[in-house]
Amino acid sequence: MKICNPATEAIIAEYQEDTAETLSGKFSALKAGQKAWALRTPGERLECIRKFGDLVRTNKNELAAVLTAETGKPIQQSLNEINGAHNRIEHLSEYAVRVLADEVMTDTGNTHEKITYEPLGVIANISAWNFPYNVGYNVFLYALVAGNAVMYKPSEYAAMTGKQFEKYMHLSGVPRDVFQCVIGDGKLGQSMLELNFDGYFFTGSYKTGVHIAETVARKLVPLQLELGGKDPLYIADDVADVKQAAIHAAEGAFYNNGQSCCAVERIYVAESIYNEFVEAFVQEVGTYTMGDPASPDTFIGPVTREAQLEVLAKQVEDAVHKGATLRTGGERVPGKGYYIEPAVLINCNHEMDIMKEESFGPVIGIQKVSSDEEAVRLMQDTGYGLTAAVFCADEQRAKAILDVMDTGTVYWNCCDRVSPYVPWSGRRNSGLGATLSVQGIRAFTRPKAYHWRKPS
Ligand code: TXE
Repeated sequence: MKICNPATEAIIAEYQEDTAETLSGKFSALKAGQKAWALRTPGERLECIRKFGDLVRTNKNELAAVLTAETGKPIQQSLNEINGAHNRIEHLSEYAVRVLADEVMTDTGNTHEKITYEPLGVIANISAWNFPYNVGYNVFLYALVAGNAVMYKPSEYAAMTGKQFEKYMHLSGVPRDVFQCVIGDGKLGQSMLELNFDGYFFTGSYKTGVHIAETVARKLVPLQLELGGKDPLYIADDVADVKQAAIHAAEGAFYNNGQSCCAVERIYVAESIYNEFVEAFVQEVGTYTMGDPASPDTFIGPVTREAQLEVLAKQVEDAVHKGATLRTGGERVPGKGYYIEPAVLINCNHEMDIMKEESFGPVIGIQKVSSDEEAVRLMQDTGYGLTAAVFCADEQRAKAILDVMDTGTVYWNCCDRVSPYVPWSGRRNSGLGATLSVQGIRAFTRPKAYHWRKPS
């Protein structure tokens, strides 16, 4: 497999891909290795993960350079991701031992009832490229601490980072037959679906997610899907500071080039502040530095996948054709690299793909609304259900809007953020199951009920 730098289009590495045969050999090894790993205590397993975290932090500059080279993520954002993802290890350190411990429910007379949390076994982690640390850690760190073995398939666009995870995992004391990174594209992912894993944990597109769910359905093993979104942000007329709201909204839309699962993908603005908001938003986007992602000043790099450029161009064209105004950007930058100027479309409506279909890139549509009711109706007019956000001064007003959202996460005066202390889950086309939080630890276990009757 050839690895291409999306900023230069140069081939920067080559890997021998895994095959159905190597996959099957690694799977058998993981099956055997998991048994011994499960016999270690959660505290011992956690110790390895903490060492892994320390090694990643010690080598973060080298690792950030790798991530930037293969995905085009601006270097400062690569460092932010590596530093930020460490909070998963802090969360596990606080909670895992307690959450994985046996729970005695009844101990009266000669009746003793308890729950134990057994690992699932060997799990398949088919992963994405946009935040390989965040979305990878959400699955493989939690799975390992719970006593599972993991076959990790990074996206073909983040294979080098995947190989680094494997290197540091083994250096941290996680046995080779407990964590394996396999290299390949969707075809290799397909081969993983044919093996009998004890759970499938996927991050990626809706289309592939549904395909995986259908393919593994008959195995009757746990399946979790973290898919995309079309996350709305509503700026209400009582917002404390319109300019600040515009700055935050633009960051939510354009951070990581808009390639975040919970990126702000569409914005609704109350009509009384619409013009002021749009001007501040366009001005803010004008301050972004686009260029070489290896430079510390760059905020907008290339998009990771060349194919996405066409999707974005079509959305811009469709919106303009249907009456939107392109206030800035939208042009492919000539020369090498998959660059598109960050695009701001205003006067949008729900006839336009940009307000309904996932963009996953540096383009945003803004629409004027005349009431909270209209905003709520439009925010819900999507098949996705990952996050929804409101910026406003009145907490009760925000609560009334966000309580009715059919999304896994809601944000008041913030957006595009993830915390390990609360579950990360999508509804409808955004996914199935939850990672992070206590639930995200339990997701990698099966409960066993013990009914103990002591002889009297
Ligand atoms: O996703 P894919 P891609 C969305 C986003 C993006 C689009 C495509 O809209 O533009 O998906 O990205 C593996 N059996 N998100 O191409 O194809 C594949 O090798 C088993 C949102 O990266 O879904 C990779 O490891 N596996 C998302 C993983 O699935 C298969 C993050 C994801 O690939 C397979 C990423 C198959 N048949 C993309 N086909 C988010 N939640 O943020 C592919 N794969």
